[in-house]
Amino acid sequence: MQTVGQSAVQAELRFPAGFVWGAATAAYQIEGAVSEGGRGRSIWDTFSHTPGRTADGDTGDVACDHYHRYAEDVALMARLGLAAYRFSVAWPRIQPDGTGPANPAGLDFYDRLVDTLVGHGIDPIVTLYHWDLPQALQEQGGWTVRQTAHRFAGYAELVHARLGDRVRTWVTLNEPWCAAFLGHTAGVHAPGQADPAAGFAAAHHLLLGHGEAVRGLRAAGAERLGVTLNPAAVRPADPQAPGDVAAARLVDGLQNRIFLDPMFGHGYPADVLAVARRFGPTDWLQDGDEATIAAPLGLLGVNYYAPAVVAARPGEPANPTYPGSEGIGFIPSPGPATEMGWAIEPAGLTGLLERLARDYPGVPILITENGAAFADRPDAGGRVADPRRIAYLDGHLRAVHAAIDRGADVRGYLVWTLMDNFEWAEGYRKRFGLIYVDYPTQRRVPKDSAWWYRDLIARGGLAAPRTGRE
Ligand code: IFM
Repeated sequence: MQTVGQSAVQAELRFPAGFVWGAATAAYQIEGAVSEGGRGRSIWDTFSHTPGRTADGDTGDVACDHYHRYAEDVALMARLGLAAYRFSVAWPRIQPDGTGPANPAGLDFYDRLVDTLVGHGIDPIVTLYHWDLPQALQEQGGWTVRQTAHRFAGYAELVHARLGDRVRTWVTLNEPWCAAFLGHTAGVHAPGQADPAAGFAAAHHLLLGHGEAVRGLRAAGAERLGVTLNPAAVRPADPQAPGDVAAARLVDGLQNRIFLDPMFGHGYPADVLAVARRFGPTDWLQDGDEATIAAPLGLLGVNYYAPAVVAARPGEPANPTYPGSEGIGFIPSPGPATEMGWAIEPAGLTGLLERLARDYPGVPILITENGAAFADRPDAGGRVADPRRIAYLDGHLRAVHAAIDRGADVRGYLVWTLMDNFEWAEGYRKRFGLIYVDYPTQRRVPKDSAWWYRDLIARGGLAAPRTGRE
C-alpha cells in the first residue's frame, strides 16, 4: 500500500473526538444493472437515453457496476479506514412503478450492502432520494404534483422497515434545489423541463415529501433523520453596493431560504413566494404543509463545492436556474477552479457553516459532500497522482476546522466521492473520485488522495502545513 505525505507530518490539526470520516456516492451514478433485480425505469434512464442530454450520450446503464462489485468496493472503503459511507437507495429498485409493495430483490441488494458495510465496521448513511424518480410517477406529473410527496413517504417507510435495524442515519433528499430547479426550470437534469412554475411546485412537493417521510420514519423509530442541501455560499460582488447586496439576498432566497426556512419552522420566506407568484398560482401550498415540512431534524447535511458571487447587472436576462433573477450577474471568480469550472474557495465553506450555525441553530451539521473533479489518470507505473484533489480537500478541511473553532456544530465530513462515476449531464468525463475507475475493465485504482485520506483518518486530522524547513 502506498503512503503519501507521511514525511511531512510535523504536527496535527485535530478534529473533535468522534468526528466522522467517510465518503459518499449515489445509486444512479455507480450501480449500473439498470434492468436487473426487477428495477423499474427512472427519470434519469429516460433523460440520459435522450439524445443530446448528456456529454457523449453517456448513461448510467453500467456506471461502476457497483451492483455486482459492491463487496469489492466496501473492502476498499475498509482499507481506507472509512467510518461511514453515504449511499442512496434507487426508488425504482424498491417500487418499480413508484407505488405498491416493495420489490424483494431490490431490498435484498441494499440489505446485502448494509450487512457488508456493518461487517467491516462502516456506518451506513442512507439517502432515500438522490434524483432517480420512478418514470411511472413522472408520467403522472412527477414532483410537480402533490401525490408524489405522499408516494415518497410510503417508499421511505418500506426502506426503513427493511434496513432500520442497522441504519441509524437517514437523509431524506439530496439537494432538492437541483431536483427542482436544474430539473424543472433550467432543464439540464431529469426530467428536463424548462418551466419556472414547475420548478417552484416541485420544490414544494420535495419539501412536503421530506416532511412526511421524517414524520413517518420518526414514528417508526428511526434514530437520526436529516436532509442534505447544497446551500449557496453567496456573496455580493461589492458588499457596499446596495444593488449587489439585494442580488445576493434574492439568490440566497432562491437557493437557501426556500428550503431552510420552512424546514426550520419559519415558513416560506415572503420574498421567495413573491417570486414564485410571478410565474403562476402558488396553490400548491396548502394549510398545514408548513407544519409538516417543519418536522424536527436531527441532522443537516451540507454539500459544498464553490462560492457564488453576484452583482446587480441591469438588463441581464434571468439565469434559468434562478427564476426571477433578471438583472443579476453571476460573476466568475478569477482564481483557480476545478475541471467543473467551479472556483476553489475554501473560505466560502467556513462562512457558510458559520451562517448556518447562526441562522439555523440547534441541528448538528454533517458535510455530506465536498470534493473536486480533476482528470488525473494512471501513469506508466499505475499510480494516479492527484495533487490538486489533495490540496482541495486539505483546504476545505481546514475551512471546516475553522468553522468548528468558531462554534459551528459540524460532526463529520464525507468526501464526494468514493470513486469516479456518472456525473449526470457531464457523463463520465468528470472524475471526482478518490478511486480511479477504468470503465472498460471496471478496475479500481486508489488515487494518491485515497491514501492521503487514509492517513488523515488514521491520524485523526490534518498534518501541519509544510514550513519549508522540514
Ligand atoms: O455528483 C454530484 C452529486 O450527485 C450531487 N452533488 C454534487 C456532485 C458533483 O456535481
